[in-house]
Amino acid sequence: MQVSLLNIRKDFPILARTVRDGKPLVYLDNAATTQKPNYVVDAISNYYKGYNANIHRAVYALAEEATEKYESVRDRIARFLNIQDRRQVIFVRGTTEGINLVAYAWGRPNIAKGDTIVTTEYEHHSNIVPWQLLCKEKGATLKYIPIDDQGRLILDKLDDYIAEGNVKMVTFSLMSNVLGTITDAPAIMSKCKEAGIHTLVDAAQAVPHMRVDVSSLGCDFFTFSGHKMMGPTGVGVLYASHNMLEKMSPFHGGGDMIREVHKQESTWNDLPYKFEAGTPNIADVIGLGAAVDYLEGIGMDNVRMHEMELTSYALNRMRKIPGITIYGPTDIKERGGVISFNFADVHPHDVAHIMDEEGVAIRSGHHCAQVLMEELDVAATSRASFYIYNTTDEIDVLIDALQKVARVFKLE
Ligand code: 7TS
Repeated sequence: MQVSLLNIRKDFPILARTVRDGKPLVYLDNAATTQKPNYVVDAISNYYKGYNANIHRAVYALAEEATEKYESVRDRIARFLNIQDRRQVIFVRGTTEGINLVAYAWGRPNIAKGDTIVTTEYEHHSNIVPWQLLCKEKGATLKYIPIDDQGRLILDKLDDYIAEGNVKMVTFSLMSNVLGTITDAPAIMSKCKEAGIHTLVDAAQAVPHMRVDVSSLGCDFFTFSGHKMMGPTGVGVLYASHNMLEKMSPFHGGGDMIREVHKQESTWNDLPYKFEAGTPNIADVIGLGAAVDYLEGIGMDNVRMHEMELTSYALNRMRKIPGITIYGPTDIKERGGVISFNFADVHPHDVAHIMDEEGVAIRSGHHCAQVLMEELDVAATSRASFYIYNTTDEIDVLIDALQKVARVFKLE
Protein backbone atom coordinates (compact mmCIF):
# COMPACT_ATOMS: atom_id res chain seq x y z
CA MET A 1 0.00 0.00 0.00
CA GLN A 2 1.03 3.62 -0.55
CA VAL A 3 0.15 6.18 2.14
CA SER A 4 -0.03 9.85 1.17
CA LEU A 5 1.35 12.16 3.84
CA LEU A 6 -0.88 14.98 2.58
CA ASN A 7 -4.05 13.08 3.41
CA ILE A 8 -2.80 11.03 6.30
CA ARG A 9 -4.95 12.71 8.97
CA LYS A 10 -8.11 11.55 7.19
CA ASP A 11 -7.12 7.98 8.05
CA PHE A 12 -7.44 8.82 11.78
CA PRO A 13 -11.03 9.91 12.57
CA ILE A 14 -10.07 10.65 16.20
CA LEU A 15 -7.79 13.49 15.05
CA ALA A 16 -10.83 15.38 13.76
CA ARG A 17 -12.62 15.44 17.10
CA THR A 18 -12.84 18.30 19.51
CA VAL A 19 -12.35 18.36 23.27
CA ARG A 20 -13.07 20.82 26.11
CA ASP A 21 -15.87 22.96 24.64
CA GLY A 22 -15.00 22.62 21.00
CA LYS A 23 -11.20 22.93 20.98
CA PRO A 24 -9.64 20.86 18.16
CA LEU A 25 -7.72 17.96 19.65
CA VAL A 26 -3.94 18.34 19.43
CA TYR A 27 -2.67 14.90 20.37
CA LEU A 28 0.96 15.08 21.53
CA ASP A 29 1.23 12.03 23.78
CA ASN A 30 2.47 9.60 21.18
CA ALA A 31 5.26 8.22 23.36
CA ALA A 32 2.51 6.84 25.64
CA THR A 33 0.40 5.43 22.82
CA THR A 34 -0.36 6.38 19.23
CA GLN A 35 -3.67 6.77 17.41
CA LYS A 36 -4.84 4.01 15.06
CA PRO A 37 -5.70 4.46 11.37
CA ASN A 38 -8.92 3.02 9.92
CA TYR A 39 -6.79 0.44 8.13
CA VAL A 40 -5.72 -1.09 11.47
CA VAL A 41 -9.16 -0.84 13.11
CA ASP A 42 -10.73 -2.46 10.01
CA ALA A 43 -8.21 -5.32 10.01
CA ILE A 44 -9.18 -6.14 13.60
CA SER A 45 -12.91 -5.87 13.00
CA ASN A 46 -12.67 -7.87 9.74
CA TYR A 47 -11.19 -10.74 11.72
CA TYR A 48 -14.05 -10.72 14.21
CA LYS A 49 -16.70 -10.18 11.55
CA GLY A 50 -15.35 -12.47 8.87
CA TYR A 51 -13.09 -15.30 10.05
CA ASN A 52 -12.99 -15.42 13.86
CA ALA A 53 -11.65 -18.83 14.94
CA ASN A 54 -8.92 -20.16 17.17
CA ILE A 55 -5.62 -20.82 15.41
CA HIS A 56 -3.24 -23.77 15.00
CA ARG A 57 -5.86 -26.28 16.19
CA ALA A 58 -8.62 -27.05 13.73
CA VAL A 59 -8.80 -28.06 10.08
CA TYR A 60 -11.95 -26.19 9.05
CA ALA A 61 -11.82 -23.22 6.70
CA LEU A 62 -12.20 -20.39 9.22
CA ALA A 63 -9.44 -21.76 11.45
CA GLU A 64 -7.16 -22.15 8.48
CA GLU A 65 -7.83 -18.59 7.36
CA ALA A 66 -7.22 -17.16 10.84
CA THR A 67 -4.02 -19.19 11.23
CA GLU A 68 -2.75 -18.08 7.85
CA LYS A 69 -3.44 -14.39 8.61
CA TYR A 70 -1.86 -14.62 12.10
CA GLU A 71 1.25 -16.40 10.82
CA SER A 72 1.66 -14.03 7.89
CA VAL A 73 2.20 -11.23 10.41
CA ARG A 74 5.26 -13.08 11.69
CA ASP A 75 6.70 -12.96 8.16
CA ARG A 76 5.87 -9.30 7.75
CA ILE A 77 7.52 -8.37 11.08
CA ALA A 78 10.62 -10.37 10.12
CA ARG A 79 10.83 -8.53 6.78
CA PHE A 80 10.11 -5.10 8.34
CA LEU A 81 12.99 -5.43 10.83
CA ASN A 82 15.34 -7.60 8.75
CA ILE A 83 15.08 -10.63 11.02
CA GLN A 84 16.52 -13.65 9.23
CA ASP A 85 14.16 -16.34 10.46
CA ARG A 86 10.43 -16.01 11.20
CA ARG A 87 10.82 -18.47 14.09
CA GLN A 88 12.72 -15.76 15.96
CA VAL A 89 9.60 -13.57 16.11
CA ILE A 90 7.63 -14.30 19.28
CA PHE A 91 4.32 -12.56 19.93
CA VAL A 92 3.98 -11.17 23.45
CA ARG A 93 1.69 -8.63 25.11
CA GLY A 94 4.18 -5.80 24.70
CA THR A 95 7.65 -4.58 25.64
CA THR A 96 7.02 -5.14 29.34
CA GLU A 97 6.20 -8.80 28.78
CA GLY A 98 9.11 -9.20 26.36
CA ILE A 99 11.61 -8.02 28.97
CA ASN A 100 10.01 -10.06 31.74
CA LEU A 101 10.13 -13.15 29.52
CA VAL A 102 13.89 -12.70 29.07
CA ALA A 103 14.55 -11.88 32.74
CA TYR A 104 12.64 -15.03 33.67
CA ALA A 105 13.33 -17.65 31.00
CA TRP A 106 16.91 -16.62 30.21
CA GLY A 107 17.80 -14.84 33.46
CA ARG A 108 16.80 -17.44 36.01
CA PRO A 109 18.99 -20.27 34.67
CA ASN A 110 21.88 -18.02 33.62
CA ILE A 111 22.36 -15.41 36.33
CA ALA A 112 24.12 -16.38 39.55
CA LYS A 113 25.42 -14.77 42.75
CA GLY A 114 28.15 -12.25 41.98
CA ASP A 115 27.02 -11.59 38.38
CA THR A 116 26.30 -8.10 37.09
CA ILE A 117 23.53 -6.81 34.85
CA VAL A 118 24.01 -3.37 33.33
CA THR A 119 21.16 -1.07 32.37
CA THR A 120 21.02 2.72 31.90
CA GLU A 121 19.80 5.70 33.88
CA TYR A 122 17.20 6.56 31.24
CA GLU A 123 15.31 3.28 31.20
CA HIS A 124 11.57 2.88 31.53
CA HIS A 125 10.63 0.98 34.71
CA SER A 126 9.93 -2.07 32.56
CA ASN A 127 13.66 -2.32 31.81
CA ILE A 128 14.66 -1.88 35.46
CA VAL A 129 12.20 -3.69 37.71
CA PRO A 130 12.38 -7.17 36.07
CA TRP A 131 16.19 -7.01 36.47
CA GLN A 132 15.90 -5.85 40.08
CA LEU A 133 13.67 -8.85 40.81
CA LEU A 134 16.18 -11.17 39.15
CA CYS A 135 19.19 -9.63 40.92
CA LYS A 136 17.47 -9.83 44.34
CA GLU A 137 16.61 -13.47 43.78
CA LYS A 138 20.08 -14.46 42.57
CA GLY A 139 22.35 -12.16 44.62
CA ALA A 140 23.46 -10.36 41.47
CA THR A 141 24.14 -6.62 41.06
CA LEU A 142 22.36 -4.10 38.84
CA LYS A 143 24.55 -1.24 37.57
CA TYR A 144 23.57 1.86 35.59
CA ILE A 145 25.30 3.59 32.68
CA PRO A 146 25.04 7.28 33.68
CA ILE A 147 23.97 10.21 31.47
CA ASP A 148 25.76 13.48 30.71
CA ASP A 149 24.21 16.96 30.94
CA GLN A 150 22.55 16.51 27.53
CA GLY A 151 21.01 13.19 28.48
CA ARG A 152 23.42 11.01 26.48
CA LEU A 153 24.92 7.84 27.87
CA ILE A 154 28.49 8.06 29.22
CA LEU A 155 29.78 4.87 27.63
CA ASP A 156 33.22 5.02 29.31
CA LYS A 157 31.39 3.83 32.41
CA LEU A 158 30.36 0.68 30.56
CA ASP A 159 34.06 0.01 29.91
CA ASP A 160 34.68 0.33 33.66
CA TYR A 161 31.86 -2.11 34.47
CA ILE A 162 33.16 -4.60 31.90
CA ALA A 163 36.68 -4.28 33.35
CA GLU A 164 35.29 -5.00 36.84
CA GLY A 165 34.13 -8.36 35.45
CA ASN A 166 31.11 -10.69 35.68
CA VAL A 167 28.83 -8.60 33.43
CA LYS A 168 26.37 -11.09 31.93
CA MET A 169 23.80 -8.80 30.31
CA VAL A 170 23.68 -5.22 29.06
CA THR A 171 20.16 -3.93 28.44
CA PHE A 172 19.27 -0.53 27.03
CA SER A 173 16.54 1.46 25.37
CA LEU A 174 17.22 2.40 21.75
CA MET A 175 15.48 5.70 22.40
CA SER A 176 14.63 7.31 25.74
CA ASN A 177 10.91 7.88 26.27
CA VAL A 178 11.66 11.03 28.31
CA LEU A 179 14.74 12.68 26.78
CA GLY A 180 14.30 11.43 23.24
CA THR A 181 17.99 10.47 23.20
CA ILE A 182 18.82 7.94 20.51
CA THR A 183 21.28 5.47 21.98
CA ASP A 184 24.59 4.79 20.26
CA ALA A 185 23.70 1.12 19.92
CA PRO A 186 26.60 0.14 17.62
CA ALA A 187 29.11 1.41 20.22
CA ILE A 188 27.46 -0.59 23.01
CA MET A 189 27.10 -3.66 20.83
CA SER A 190 30.76 -3.72 19.84
CA LYS A 191 31.92 -3.41 23.46
CA CYS A 192 29.58 -6.26 24.48
CA LYS A 193 30.50 -8.47 21.53
CA GLU A 194 34.19 -8.11 22.29
CA ALA A 195 33.60 -9.06 25.93
CA GLY A 196 31.11 -11.88 25.14
CA ILE A 197 28.25 -10.16 27.00
CA HIS A 198 24.60 -10.70 26.10
CA THR A 199 22.42 -7.77 25.08
CA LEU A 200 18.76 -6.78 25.15
CA VAL A 201 17.41 -3.80 23.21
CA ASP A 202 14.20 -2.12 24.36
CA ALA A 203 12.96 -0.72 21.06
CA ALA A 204 9.54 0.49 22.28
CA GLN A 205 10.33 4.08 21.23
CA ALA A 206 12.49 3.23 18.23
CA VAL A 207 10.63 0.76 16.00
CA PRO A 208 7.66 3.15 15.55
CA HIS A 209 9.83 6.10 14.54
CA MET A 210 12.86 5.02 12.50
CA ARG A 211 14.25 2.30 10.27
CA VAL A 212 15.63 -0.49 12.45
CA ASP A 213 17.67 -3.45 11.22
CA VAL A 214 17.77 -6.17 13.86
CA SER A 215 20.29 -8.33 11.99
CA SER A 216 22.86 -5.57 11.71
CA LEU A 217 22.26 -4.53 15.34
CA GLY A 218 23.35 -8.02 16.31
CA CYS A 219 21.72 -8.09 19.75
CA ASP A 220 20.55 -11.25 21.52
CA PHE A 221 17.10 -9.90 22.43
CA PHE A 222 14.95 -7.11 21.00
CA THR A 223 11.44 -6.13 22.00
CA PHE A 224 8.74 -3.54 21.21
CA SER A 225 5.01 -2.81 21.58
CA GLY A 226 2.34 -2.61 18.88
CA HIS A 227 0.34 0.24 20.40
CA LYS A 228 3.15 2.79 20.03
CA MET A 229 3.30 2.19 16.25
CA MET A 230 -0.39 2.64 15.33
CA GLY A 231 -1.19 -0.95 16.25
CA PRO A 232 -3.55 -2.15 18.99
CA THR A 233 -2.78 -2.48 22.70
CA GLY A 234 -1.98 -5.87 24.19
CA VAL A 235 0.40 -7.08 21.50
CA GLY A 236 4.12 -6.76 20.89
CA VAL A 237 7.11 -8.74 19.74
CA LEU A 238 10.16 -10.33 21.27
CA TYR A 239 12.99 -11.25 18.93
CA ALA A 240 15.70 -13.56 20.23
CA SER A 241 18.72 -15.10 18.56
CA HIS A 242 18.51 -18.84 17.85
CA ASN A 243 21.30 -19.53 20.23
CA MET A 244 19.28 -18.03 23.08
CA LEU A 245 15.90 -19.48 22.14
CA GLU A 246 17.22 -23.03 21.96
CA LYS A 247 18.80 -22.74 25.41
CA MET A 248 15.88 -21.03 27.14
CA SER A 249 13.19 -22.83 29.12
CA PRO A 250 9.55 -21.88 28.47
CA PHE A 251 8.11 -18.81 30.17
CA HIS A 252 4.45 -19.85 30.43
CA GLY A 253 3.17 -23.41 30.38
CA GLY A 254 -0.10 -24.43 28.71
CA GLY A 255 -1.67 -25.19 25.36
CA ASP A 256 0.19 -24.80 22.07
CA MET A 257 3.66 -24.62 23.65
CA ILE A 258 4.02 -28.39 24.14
CA ARG A 259 4.77 -31.35 21.92
CA GLU A 260 3.72 -34.08 24.39
CA VAL A 261 2.32 -33.96 27.91
CA HIS A 262 2.46 -36.91 30.32
CA LYS A 263 1.59 -37.16 33.99
CA GLN A 264 5.00 -36.00 35.21
CA GLU A 265 6.85 -34.73 32.15
CA SER A 266 6.26 -32.65 29.05
CA THR A 267 8.26 -31.83 25.97
CA TRP A 268 8.23 -28.51 24.16
CA ASN A 269 6.91 -27.45 20.81
CA ASP A 270 9.19 -26.03 18.11
CA LEU A 271 10.10 -22.36 17.99
CA PRO A 272 8.43 -19.92 18.24
CA TYR A 273 5.44 -21.81 19.69
CA LYS A 274 7.42 -22.93 22.75
CA PHE A 275 7.06 -19.30 23.92
CA GLU A 276 3.44 -18.70 22.88
CA ALA A 277 1.36 -20.59 25.43
CA GLY A 278 -2.43 -20.49 25.26
CA THR A 279 -4.71 -18.80 22.74
CA PRO A 280 -2.77 -15.76 21.61
CA ASN A 281 -4.07 -12.29 20.92
CA ILE A 282 -5.10 -13.24 17.39
CA ALA A 283 -7.08 -10.12 16.48
CA ASP A 284 -4.42 -7.74 17.69
CA VAL A 285 -1.56 -9.61 16.02
CA ILE A 286 -3.55 -9.16 12.80
CA GLY A 287 -3.97 -5.47 13.71
CA LEU A 288 -0.22 -5.17 14.27
CA GLY A 289 0.38 -6.65 10.83
CA ALA A 290 -1.86 -3.93 9.36
CA ALA A 291 0.12 -1.28 11.26
CA VAL A 292 3.35 -2.61 9.74
CA ASP A 293 1.78 -2.44 6.24
CA TYR A 294 0.66 1.10 6.94
CA LEU A 295 4.10 2.22 8.18
CA GLU A 296 5.78 0.58 5.20
CA GLY A 297 3.33 2.45 2.99
CA ILE A 298 4.66 5.71 4.44
CA GLY A 299 8.30 4.57 4.58
CA MET A 300 10.25 4.65 7.86
CA ASP A 301 12.73 7.20 6.51
CA ASN A 302 9.81 9.54 5.82
CA VAL A 303 8.50 9.00 9.36
CA ARG A 304 11.90 9.89 10.81
CA MET A 305 12.34 12.91 8.51
CA HIS A 306 8.90 14.29 9.37
CA GLU A 307 9.54 13.93 13.10
CA MET A 308 12.96 15.57 12.82
CA GLU A 309 11.34 18.54 11.08
CA LEU A 310 8.60 18.83 13.70
CA THR A 311 11.06 18.44 16.58
CA SER A 312 13.49 21.08 15.22
CA TYR A 313 10.61 23.45 14.64
CA ALA A 314 9.23 22.86 18.15
CA LEU A 315 12.63 23.12 19.85
CA ASN A 316 13.48 26.38 18.08
CA ARG A 317 10.20 27.96 19.20
CA MET A 318 10.17 26.45 22.69
CA ARG A 319 13.68 27.71 23.49
CA LYS A 320 12.34 31.29 23.25
CA ILE A 321 9.67 30.76 25.92
CA PRO A 322 10.58 32.46 29.21
CA GLY A 323 11.38 30.26 32.21
CA ILE A 324 11.51 26.96 30.29
CA THR A 325 14.10 24.21 30.75
CA ILE A 326 14.31 21.63 27.95
CA TYR A 327 15.96 18.26 28.54
CA GLY A 328 17.84 15.99 26.15
CA PRO A 329 20.43 16.36 23.38
CA THR A 330 20.69 19.65 21.48
CA ASP A 331 21.70 17.96 18.21
CA ILE A 332 18.56 16.91 16.34
CA LYS A 333 20.33 13.86 14.86
CA GLU A 334 20.79 12.50 18.38
CA ARG A 335 17.13 12.72 19.37
CA GLY A 336 13.69 11.53 18.36
CA GLY A 337 10.34 13.31 18.50
CA VAL A 338 10.04 13.57 22.27
CA ILE A 339 10.53 16.83 24.17
CA SER A 340 10.52 16.91 27.96
CA PHE A 341 10.57 20.26 29.69
CA ASN A 342 9.88 22.11 32.91
CA PHE A 343 8.99 25.64 33.90
CA ALA A 344 10.79 26.96 36.96
CA ASP A 345 8.67 26.21 40.05
CA VAL A 346 5.52 25.32 38.08
CA HIS A 347 4.30 21.78 38.64
CA PRO A 348 4.13 19.77 35.37
CA HIS A 349 0.54 18.75 36.19
CA ASP A 350 -0.45 22.44 36.22
CA VAL A 351 1.25 22.86 32.84
CA ALA A 352 -0.63 19.84 31.45
CA HIS A 353 -3.94 21.24 32.78
CA ILE A 354 -3.43 24.55 31.01
CA MET A 355 -2.49 22.65 27.83
CA ASP A 356 -5.64 20.56 28.17
CA GLU A 357 -7.80 23.71 28.36
CA GLU A 358 -6.42 24.53 24.90
CA GLY A 359 -7.12 21.01 23.57
CA VAL A 360 -3.45 19.98 23.74
CA ALA A 361 -2.86 16.48 25.13
CA ILE A 362 0.62 16.21 26.65
CA ARG A 363 1.88 14.00 29.44
CA SER A 364 3.13 15.14 32.83
CA GLY A 365 4.67 13.01 35.55
CA HIS A 366 7.67 10.73 35.95
CA HIS A 367 6.93 8.81 32.71
CA CYS A 368 7.78 5.51 34.44
CA ALA A 369 11.39 6.69 34.65
CA GLN A 370 11.93 7.58 38.29
CA VAL A 371 15.63 6.67 38.21
CA LEU A 372 16.05 9.30 35.49
CA MET A 373 13.95 11.83 37.44
CA GLU A 374 16.34 11.39 40.38
CA GLU A 375 19.31 12.06 38.09
CA LEU A 376 17.64 15.16 36.64
CA ASP A 377 16.81 16.16 40.22
CA VAL A 378 13.14 16.74 39.46
CA ALA A 379 9.96 14.98 40.59
CA ALA A 380 8.38 15.15 37.16
CA THR A 381 8.50 16.76 33.71
CA SER A 382 6.01 17.75 31.05
CA ARG A 383 6.44 15.91 27.77
CA ALA A 384 5.23 16.50 24.21
CA SER A 385 5.79 13.64 21.79
CA PHE A 386 5.09 13.62 18.05
CA TYR A 387 4.14 11.22 15.30
CA ILE A 388 3.72 11.17 11.57
CA TYR A 389 0.23 12.73 11.64
CA ASN A 390 1.23 15.79 13.69
CA THR A 391 1.69 19.13 11.94
CA THR A 392 3.57 22.39 12.46
CA ASP A 393 0.17 24.06 12.95
CA GLU A 394 -0.32 21.82 15.96
CA ILE A 395 3.12 22.78 17.28
CA ASP A 396 1.99 26.42 16.98
CA VAL A 397 -1.02 25.60 19.19
CA LEU A 398 1.37 23.96 21.67
CA ILE A 399 3.61 27.05 21.66
CA ASP A 400 0.66 29.40 22.22
CA ALA A 401 -0.46 27.27 25.15
CA LEU A 402 3.08 27.24 26.61
CA GLN A 403 3.19 31.02 26.29
CA LYS A 404 -0.07 31.10 28.23
CA VAL A 405 1.63 29.09 31.01
CA ALA A 406 4.48 31.64 31.08
CA ARG A 407 1.90 34.47 31.33
CA VAL A 408 -0.28 32.80 33.98
CA PHE A 409 2.73 32.09 36.17
CA LYS A 410 4.33 35.46 35.41
CA LEU A 411 7.56 33.99 34.03
CA GLU A 412 8.17 36.77 31.48
N1 7TS B 1 10.14 0.87 27.20
C1 7TS B 1 10.03 2.13 26.81
C2 7TS B 1 11.24 2.86 26.30
C3 7TS B 1 8.78 2.75 26.87
O1 7TS B 1 8.67 4.03 26.47
C4 7TS B 1 7.65 2.04 27.36
C5 7TS B 1 6.32 2.67 27.51
C6 7TS B 1 7.84 0.71 27.71
C7 7TS B 1 9.10 0.16 27.63
C8 7TS B 1 6.71 -0.16 28.16
O2 7TS B 1 5.89 -0.44 27.10
P1 7TS B 1 4.51 -1.26 27.29
O3 7TS B 1 3.85 -1.16 25.97
O4 7TS B 1 4.88 -2.65 27.67
O5 7TS B 1 3.77 -0.55 28.38
N2 7TS B 1 6.33 4.06 27.66
C9 7TS B 1 5.32 4.84 28.05
C10 7TS B 1 5.42 6.22 28.16
O6 7TS B 1 6.44 6.85 27.89
N3 7TS B 1 4.24 6.73 28.60
O7 7TS B 1 3.38 5.72 28.76
C11 7TS B 1 4.03 4.55 28.44
